[in-house]
Amino acid sequence: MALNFKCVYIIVVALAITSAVDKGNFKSCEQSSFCRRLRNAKPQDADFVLNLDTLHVSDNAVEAELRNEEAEATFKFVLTSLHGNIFRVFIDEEKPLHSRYQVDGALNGELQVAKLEVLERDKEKVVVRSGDNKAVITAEPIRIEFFKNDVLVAVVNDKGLFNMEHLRPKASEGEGEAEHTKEDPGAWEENFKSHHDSKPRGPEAVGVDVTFPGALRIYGLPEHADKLALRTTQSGGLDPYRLYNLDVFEYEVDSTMALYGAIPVVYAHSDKNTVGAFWHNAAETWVDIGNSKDTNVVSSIVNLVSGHQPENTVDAHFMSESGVFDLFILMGPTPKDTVRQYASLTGVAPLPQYFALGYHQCRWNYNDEDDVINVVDNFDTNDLPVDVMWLDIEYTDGKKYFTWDPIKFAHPNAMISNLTSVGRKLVVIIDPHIKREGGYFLHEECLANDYYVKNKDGHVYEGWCWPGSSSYPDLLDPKVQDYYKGLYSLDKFHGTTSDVHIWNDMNEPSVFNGPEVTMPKDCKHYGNWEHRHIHNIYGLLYTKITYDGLIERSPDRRPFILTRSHFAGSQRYAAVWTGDNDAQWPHLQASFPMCLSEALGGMSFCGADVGGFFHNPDTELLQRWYQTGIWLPFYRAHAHIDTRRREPYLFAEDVRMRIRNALRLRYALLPLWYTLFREHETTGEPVIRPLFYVFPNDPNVVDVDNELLVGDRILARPVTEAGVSSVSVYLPGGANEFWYDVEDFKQYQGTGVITIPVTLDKNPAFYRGGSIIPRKDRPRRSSSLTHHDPYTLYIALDSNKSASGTLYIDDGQSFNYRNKKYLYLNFEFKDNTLTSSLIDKTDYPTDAWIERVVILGPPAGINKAKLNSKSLGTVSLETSYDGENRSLTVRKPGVNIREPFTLKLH
Ligand code: NBV
Repeated sequence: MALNFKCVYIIVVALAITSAVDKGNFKSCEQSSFCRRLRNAKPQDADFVLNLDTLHVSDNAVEAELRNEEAEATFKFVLTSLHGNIFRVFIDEEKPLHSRYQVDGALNGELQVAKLEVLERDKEKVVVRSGDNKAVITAEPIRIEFFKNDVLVAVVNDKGLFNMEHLRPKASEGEGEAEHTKEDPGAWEENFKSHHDSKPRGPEAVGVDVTFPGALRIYGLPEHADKLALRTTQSGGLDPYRLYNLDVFEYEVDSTMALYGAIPVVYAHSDKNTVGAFWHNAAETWVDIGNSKDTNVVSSIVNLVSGHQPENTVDAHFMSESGVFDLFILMGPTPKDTVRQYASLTGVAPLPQYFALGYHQCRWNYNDEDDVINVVDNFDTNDLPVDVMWLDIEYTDGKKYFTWDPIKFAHPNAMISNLTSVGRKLVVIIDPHIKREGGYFLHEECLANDYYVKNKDGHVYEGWCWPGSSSYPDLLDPKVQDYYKGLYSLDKFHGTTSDVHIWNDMNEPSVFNGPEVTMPKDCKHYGNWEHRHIHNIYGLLYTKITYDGLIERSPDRRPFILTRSHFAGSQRYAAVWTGDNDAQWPHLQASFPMCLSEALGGMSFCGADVGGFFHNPDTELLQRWYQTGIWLPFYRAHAHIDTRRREPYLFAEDVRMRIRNALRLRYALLPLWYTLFREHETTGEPVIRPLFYVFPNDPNVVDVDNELLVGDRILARPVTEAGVSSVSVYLPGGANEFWYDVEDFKQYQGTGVITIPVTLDKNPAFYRGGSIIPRKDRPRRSSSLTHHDPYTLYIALDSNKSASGTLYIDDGQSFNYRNKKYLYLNFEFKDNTLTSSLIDKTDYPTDAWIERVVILGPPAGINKAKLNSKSLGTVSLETSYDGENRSLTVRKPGVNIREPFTLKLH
């Protein structure tokens, strides 16, 4: 057994180091029988008809019977109007052979319904209205058109691909068949493995197409290492985008293959409106994408010649292996509205602790306690800030989670105190596979209490993972959830403190010897669900338990959790990273579209391993990665166990200096990042935004994904190409939109593509004219040490010489902000006067004051400034123009940040 494991380990590591993804390990749509069936179905192969004689209308919903005569199956169809311009279409079987799984855990509590009225009804159709949204439901075949302000924006089953399979196979067929990765079981039998009850499950796939008339692009469906704008799949010769949480070694970029996370939401966008669709299903899912710009190339040319411009259209065909039909249509009409509608369903990320936005230093592995302390000492002696040290799997006693290696990590408390003495934190990894070893308390308790997932025969499932033979907690079982939460308590997880936070890895779950490196679909969970029904929420459940456990452990601290596997709703518990990327330029480039897509899927707190996980980056790539990573919400360097050490202090001074500069810019901007996270929590708006989100009416930005906006105040276009001496940047907004280089304050107009010369020192980024950016410019060793440091306000003026911006401040760690212990400030600059006021009537005592105000694109002829506040009265201040009059600095306003004031320029 030990030998077997060693072999698996060696193969895994060798694969990881020497080769790219082995596609043969993972299914294509053709090899996935339900995907093949649904993808190749002809329109209306399955005929579903609504019986509108059975229509039942209530205040918020219409219901009717849906029939598939051929399969002799009856379904219940319900269309509900939800608060905030959302429709939900829910369909389930009336008398199923087995109940279909309905996802539990993605939605954020009870949904609020909205008023709906029937405008018209007869045997063929029913028309309902809710606010300025309208739905026209046609009976035969079932089809629903959605209108926003009388404009058709989405059509469900336009192509006639709606299907809910309901066959009754003979009990012998396919029974007991093992799952295959390379071979295909052949047909629908894949759904139809062994069972311990008498009734075998038949094929139960569910699918539908949604067309978005007028849309130019469609976005979403994280997690894929692909462009932000989804590509045409079927007619483009690509496999559909696959959503099936998998541990994919050395994943490739520009790929529709599945990865660790699955968020089944899409946003169809044009310069006129945006509309979304959320497919609420936890089973393996594939999504075909069509865009008429790719499919109608010939007719486009004809139309171009004839001058006739037909409307562009995009469509998405969702195909899931099982589950109820549960589709939300997010009616928009802007990207902001649509994303907020999605957030109203699945929730938002709670405000993280301040430290979590600082820099994280990780490696597989830091070898022992001395190593950890030595690393932070080196950061200190080299003036490099760092907030968090991370421990990968080797800190444990033989990969037994919730234990410490008795030799290398014998005094965790002393090591943790060393970190926390300057406000630093520790994150340790906790994976879901549990080592099957006698004497290991966790295994013994799980075994004794029947907490493990079972195999198809009802015995405890055993798979291979890092510890060797492993079993997996059945996270669907409430008893297991309760038990597992308790493992994080300080008396169970010895050596930890409230400053230890958690990294959940391998929670797809990853099983080295399982089909497609995961758990077999016929494994059994609590409630008699097969793994196939719930696969995509295993990671979500795991992080929810961790979150609840940390809250129980340290009720006054906001938990920080990093997860690899995720689903819709995971944002309520954890940050995410893009997994095992590679130290290659295309992976650096992929980090922006991947995290932007996650942000649209609710997971704003996203980052990619800085430096690349596999292999050794050269110093140019490493520097560029540090410069790029500062623009993603989660900023962590990480590296594979077989790579060379690459902590930034190990490099020559010029490299160290560039990395230091990148880190310092990140730290200077932490007040802005923190404010944006708070605003995300209150509004659902993403922290990082693609250009189309902030400039929805500009059709030129629909494909831009090498740039992003931090909130709507900074546009970043880092250098992600090797050896270049210039980069092109698209500056949106038109001639009246001003952008200021964050380093030299040079002013640009938003009139499209510009070329910026770059050296290795240059990391192009621009403040948006019209915004006020709060910064803390004093370098420190960790973010907590900046807590009472003074602020500098950067005021980037727009074409009207005005600007505004917010700043959020609290204690950075506790939940006291939920009891009004915070400051939320608004700064307004107009008519040469800056005014600061409180947005909410709250308070938070702080020593932080304003040390400088820097005005970009300043008015001419200013000699001095006058500050007026209650405690300071009227104070006269010095001003000076800098850098060819590109900026005006007002020195030492000196007012405490919590005090309202005015500052007038003369
Ligand atoms: O725990 C080891 C690694 C970890 O460093 C990495 O970040 C995870 O994505 N883990 C995967 C397991 C195996 C990687 C080859």
